[in-house]
Amino acid sequence: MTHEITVIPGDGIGQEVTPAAVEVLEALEIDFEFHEAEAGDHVAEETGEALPEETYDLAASTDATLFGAAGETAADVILPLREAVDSFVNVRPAKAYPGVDALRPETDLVFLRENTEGVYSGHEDRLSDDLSTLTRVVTTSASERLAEFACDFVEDGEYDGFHIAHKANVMRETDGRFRDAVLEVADDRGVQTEEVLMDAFATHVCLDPTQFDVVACPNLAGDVLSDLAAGLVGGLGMLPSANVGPDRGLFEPVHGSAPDIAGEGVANPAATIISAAMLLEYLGHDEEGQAVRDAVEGVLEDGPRTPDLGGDASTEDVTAAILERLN
Ligand code: GGG
Repeated sequence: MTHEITVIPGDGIGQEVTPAAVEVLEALEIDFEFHEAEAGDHVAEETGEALPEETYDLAASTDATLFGAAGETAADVILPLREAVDSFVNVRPAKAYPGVDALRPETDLVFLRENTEGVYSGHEDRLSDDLSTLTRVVTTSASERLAEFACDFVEDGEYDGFHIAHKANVMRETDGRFRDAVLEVADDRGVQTEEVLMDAFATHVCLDPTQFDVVACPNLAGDVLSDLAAGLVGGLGMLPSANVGPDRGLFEPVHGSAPDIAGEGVANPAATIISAAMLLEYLGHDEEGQAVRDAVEGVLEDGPRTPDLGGDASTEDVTAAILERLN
């Protein structure tokens, strides 16, 4: 069986780390057909449109998409792409790997970020020269969908339960709805939950990340708190993610386009290659996914490192070392 994969490098270092992950997938004995597609700032500059229809259609019809990074046009690229694969949750593991100089080496947690609504629903208005507004959308149905996924995730991974990070003491209606819906599903499913206010979570996770395993969050909170956790495990180059939908998925590093280093060939490919491992697992190739994870972990432990991890290796050096361990 051939897996059809859309590959969208996007902007900045996405152009460097995405080919690295494709090289790793190509090294496996799995039948892939890759469809390279364009999106991002550079496409908007040329055509006036950051996400061409054919790119959207490919993501919406292939088995999985590997995405690199979004820049200034993130709202026009990554949000519709997540919609194209009907992904209602963004799974963002934050794990400190042996050998990586992490602020909190004991960190090992997973964010389950609601992926369709909240303040990322796109309802922003400029009402006057002085006033702009944003409508925050929270539905019971999307919150329940996330909660069902969280319960399955906890049961499959044999976790004790999950935390719900929210700010329902202030956003009583929207985060209140999110919290109540998630609590009700977890209660019905007999899955333990613990609530934590998202601002307090930010402090607690820095002080002692071992308090947390699985954290379900509204959209913006999941985006921000997972970036914060990246700071605990060696930086944004370390966090992969899976945007999971019922029939297809979109896999991307958590980091953006990193314009400060784009074009230098020194971006850390680890997050994108681990995202490719998540893609493999999503498609049912658990063994190959684990082999890719083992190869990345081996290189992180005692192989060449990119400058973000204190080394002077290039993206290509690190990718070559990962491929060598894989073969
Ligand atoms: N590869 C992820 C990426 O491009 N991140 C940049 C960004 O702005 N992301 C917003 C989001 O993840 O919702």
